[in-house]
Amino acid sequence: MPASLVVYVLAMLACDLALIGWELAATPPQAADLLLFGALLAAAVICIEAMRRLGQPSVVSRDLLSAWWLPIALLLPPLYALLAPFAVGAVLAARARRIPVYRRALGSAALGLAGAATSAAFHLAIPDAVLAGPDGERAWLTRPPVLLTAVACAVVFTVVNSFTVAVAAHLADPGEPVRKMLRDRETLVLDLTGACAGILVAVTCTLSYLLLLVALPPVILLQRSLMHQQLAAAARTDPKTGLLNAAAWQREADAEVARAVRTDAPLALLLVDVDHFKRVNDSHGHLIGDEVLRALATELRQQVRESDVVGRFGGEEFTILLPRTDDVGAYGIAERLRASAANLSVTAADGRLAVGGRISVTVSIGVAVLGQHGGDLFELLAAADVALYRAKDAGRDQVRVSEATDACP
Ligand code: GH3
Ligand code: MG
Ligand code: MG
Repeated sequence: MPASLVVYVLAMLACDLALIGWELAATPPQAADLLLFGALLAAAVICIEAMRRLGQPSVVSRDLLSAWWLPIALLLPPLYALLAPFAVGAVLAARARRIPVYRRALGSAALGLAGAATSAAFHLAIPDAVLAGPDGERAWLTRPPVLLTAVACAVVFTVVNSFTVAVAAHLADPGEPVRKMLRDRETLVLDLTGACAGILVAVTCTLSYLLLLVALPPVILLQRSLMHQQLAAAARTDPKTGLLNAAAWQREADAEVARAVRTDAPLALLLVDVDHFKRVNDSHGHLIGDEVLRALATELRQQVRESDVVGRFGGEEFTILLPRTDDVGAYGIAERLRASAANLSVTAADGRLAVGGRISVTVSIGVAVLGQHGGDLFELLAAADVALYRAKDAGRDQVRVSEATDACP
């Protein structure tokens, strides 16, 4: 773990603890607040238990617990928003999937700070006298100005939480820009869903705590559908590199080839194989070998267009389908990929065995073009494979375009 990440996690925790101490001194706990806090925490724990019964696989990393954080932040003083993630985090650590302690602590601290900021902003904008309503009006949160402020505070919650977590992810992997992580569409949709659920639960709570029982089933159902969505995404992805796995790549590539044949558009296929990869494993171990594969996969994905279909074919081989690309274009792209792979380097755990403590690899690439070297995906793969072996025979670290004789009969 990078030292900057350790400092960041410790700073967040220290900030959280200092705020908890300060809030405890400023707002001693009230019985009514403790009751609502307990009810919302109990609902969060029931949600966790419901997911646990389904057997939470490791690919399911996102949850909808914000449906409970937000009411805690809006309806209670900031102290409770600071405490809640640690209480629920302890339940998660004991009952749900095990994740490294530092990640759990970071997640709780980030949620705590986001909740406290949200709570402070909401109570500043809507003073307590207004909250209670003129004669103890129960539906005070449904008054338009209050509701709009709650929505704005939900945005504050999402932004602060996403930003603190994105900074941590950036420190863990400096290759990932913070801006890109914040703009991930799936994450935004999920944050929005969590915020909407949180506001609905908050409004429900102001009417009657008993209505929490009515809110629980839909929130659990939402959480289940989120789990299915993550499972579906994981089923398409190669866990080591994050690229499409072989089956998903073939499905998407088949559809692209069929479209290119139908519209008479050019299309090319690249087969990329790491040179002498066995030596990397033999010299540095398979874990470092995996790091190299991951770095290479990220580089390949970043070097091509969003619409290009990049997959892990197996082992140290990658396939890249380039729609709307002819032979000249494909050769240019393959050369660019070859050069950028050669420039890539990964830190070696054992500096003695690598030049400057860094490991570099080269790749060989076979290129096949639709119409010239094959009429379907199978023929293109076969032609690119033969071209790849020509590149290996020619000394590796080379690009070879298939020759007409390479194509399947
Ligand atoms: P060439 O230049 O001829 O391609 O040589 P090579 O060593 O890359 O090819 P070879 O097929 O002999 O060896 C491939 C190696 O890739 C052997 C295998 O252990 C390694 N490998 C395959 N999948 C993985 C993986 O997921 N992680 C790691 N670390 N190594 C892998
Ligand atoms: Mg190979
Ligand atoms: Mg190889």
